Amino acid sequence: MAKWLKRDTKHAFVKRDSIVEKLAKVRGVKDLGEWFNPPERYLLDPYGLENIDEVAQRIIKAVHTGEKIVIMADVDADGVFACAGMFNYLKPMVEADRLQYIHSQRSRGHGVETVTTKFARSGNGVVEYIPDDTDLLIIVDSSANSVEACKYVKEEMGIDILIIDHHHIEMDNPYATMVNCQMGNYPNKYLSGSAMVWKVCHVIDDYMADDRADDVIDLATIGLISDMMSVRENENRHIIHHGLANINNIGLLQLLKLSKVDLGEDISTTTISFKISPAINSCTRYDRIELALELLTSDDIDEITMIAKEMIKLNEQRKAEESTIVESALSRVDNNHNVAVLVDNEIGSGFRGLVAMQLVSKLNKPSLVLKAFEDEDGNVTKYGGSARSIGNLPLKSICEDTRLFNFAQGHEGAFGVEIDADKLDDALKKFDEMIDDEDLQGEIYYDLELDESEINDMDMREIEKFSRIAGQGFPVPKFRVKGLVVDSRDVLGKDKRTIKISCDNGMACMMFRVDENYAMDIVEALEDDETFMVEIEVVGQLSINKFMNWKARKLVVTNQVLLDDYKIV
Ligand SMILES: [Mn+2]
Repeated sequence: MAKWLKRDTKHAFVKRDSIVEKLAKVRGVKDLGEWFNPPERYLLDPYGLENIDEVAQRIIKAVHTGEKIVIMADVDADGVFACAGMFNYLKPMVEADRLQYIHSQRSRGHGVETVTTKFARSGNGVVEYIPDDTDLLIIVDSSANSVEACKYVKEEMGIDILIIDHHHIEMDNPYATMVNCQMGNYPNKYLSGSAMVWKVCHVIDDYMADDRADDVIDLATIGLISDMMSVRENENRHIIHHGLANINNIGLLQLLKLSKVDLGEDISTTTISFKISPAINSCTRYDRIELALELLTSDDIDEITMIAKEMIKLNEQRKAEESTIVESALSRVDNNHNVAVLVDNEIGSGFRGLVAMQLVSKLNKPSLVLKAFEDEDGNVTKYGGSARSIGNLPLKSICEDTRLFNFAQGHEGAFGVEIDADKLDDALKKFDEMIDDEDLQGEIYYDLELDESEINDMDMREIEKFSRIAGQGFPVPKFRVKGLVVDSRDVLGKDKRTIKISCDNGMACMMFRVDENYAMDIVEALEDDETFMVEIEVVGQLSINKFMNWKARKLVVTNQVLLDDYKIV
C-alpha cells in the first residue's frame, strides 16, 4: 500500500481561504489571475538567446537569394514538431523546390550523422539523406555534439549549418552556428526544440516586418508538452496557454478530431500527453516518422485524413504490442531482488522504456529491461537497456554508487544503462543492500484534505482549471477526500478495465486500466454490512465528467475523483 503524503504548503493559510486559494498557496502560486491567463510579459526577449540574430539573418539571406534550404527533423515528437514548425513558417516565403525537410529513423539513432551517407548506420524505415544541392541545412532538436558529421557536411559538402536546439552542449562545434537556450544567460533553460524554432521565427518576423510566428505556436506548444518541459516556467506557461487555444495546423486538428478530443474545454496538457504525443511517438517507434511529418506539413485534407487514421491505427498496434510484451515480460522477469530485471533481445529499443515502466507499476519496484550483447563466439559480454525507478527513489545515482555500471545516463527515474555481463549479479545484490522495503512503498502526494461536504460545483470548476496546464514541475493537483459513502461498485466493461465506485453524494470514484479484482474489498464490505454503509477515504484528482445522454436529451454532469488509492474507513 502506497504512503499518502501531504504536500507542505508554501504560504500559510488564513481562515477565509477558499479551497482554490488554499491550493494556490500549497503550490506557491501567488497570482491566480496570471496563473490561469499568463500575460504577454512572461515571454522573454528572444534576442537574449545567443546567436539568434545571426541564425535568423542567415535564414533570411537564404530566402532572399533563393538558396536551397533543408530542414532536418529529430526522430522524436519534439523533433517532429520543431521541423514542421520551421517548414510551415518558411513555406509561404520560399519556392517549393527551394525548401525540403529530411529525416532519419529512430532505429538509426539521433544526429546529423544519420542523414549523411558517409556516416549513416543501417536500420529500418526510409531515410531522407542530405541532398547534394543543399545550400543551408537547418538542424532542429539535435546534433549539437555531432562535431565530426558537421565538419564533413560543412567542409566536404560545402553546406552551411544552423543548429536550433535545447539539449546540453558537451563539446565545441565550430562547423555550425548554434542557437540553444542552454548557451549564455537566457533564463529559461526549459524550452523545447519546437519552442526554440518559434523563438527564431519571431526574430525573422522582426526583420521582415511580419507576424506569422504565432501561426506555428500550436506546434511549439505540442512539442513542449511532448518533450515534458517544465510547465512551471512562466514563458512556457504563456506559450502553452496560447498554443492550446490556437490550434490551427490542419493535420493536428484532424488527428485531434479522429482521436475524439473535443477542442473546447477538453484540451489540456493531459489530453495532449495521452492522445497526441503517443500517436506521434508510435510513428517514430515503428520507424515511420515520415507519417507524422507529412501529417503536420501537408495541406491536402484527404491525404491528412488518411495519415491521421493510419497513425491512430499504429498507436493502437503499439498499445496491443506493448501489452503482449508486458504480459510475457511479467512471466519471465527476475523478481527475486529489490530491482526487477528482464533480459530480452526481442524487445525493440523503442519499447524497452515502456516495458520497464509497466514492470514498475505491476511489480511495485524499480525495473531494468536489458538486451544482451554477445561477442563473436556467442558469449554474452554486456547488457544494455532502459531503467525506470519508483516514486522518488534516485535509482540513477544508486546505479552510479554501485560503481558496477559502465554508464547510467538520463534522468534519476528514467535512464539508459550498460553493465558488463559478469557484474549484473553483483549489482542486484548491491541493490538489495542499498534499497530497502521502505523505499519500495509507492508515495502519493496530495495537496489538501477535504471532507466531501466541502466540495461544491464552483470549486470543482476552479480546481479543474489548475489541471489544464499541468505536467513537469507542476503535477495535477490531488486531494484526499474523506466521508464518502459507497453506493455501489460497478465494473464498466471488462475490456476497458474501468472501475467506478459510486457514492451517495453523486461523486463517482474512477480507476482506469485495473484488473477486475480492484476494490473487491468494497464489494465484500457492502455485502457484509447490513446497513449498506461503507465509508471510504480516497486520494486522487478531482474532475468534472460531462457527457450527452441522447436518450434523455440532456447533458449529464458529474463530479468524479480519478483515484490513486482508497481506504475503507
Ligand atoms: Mn527535444
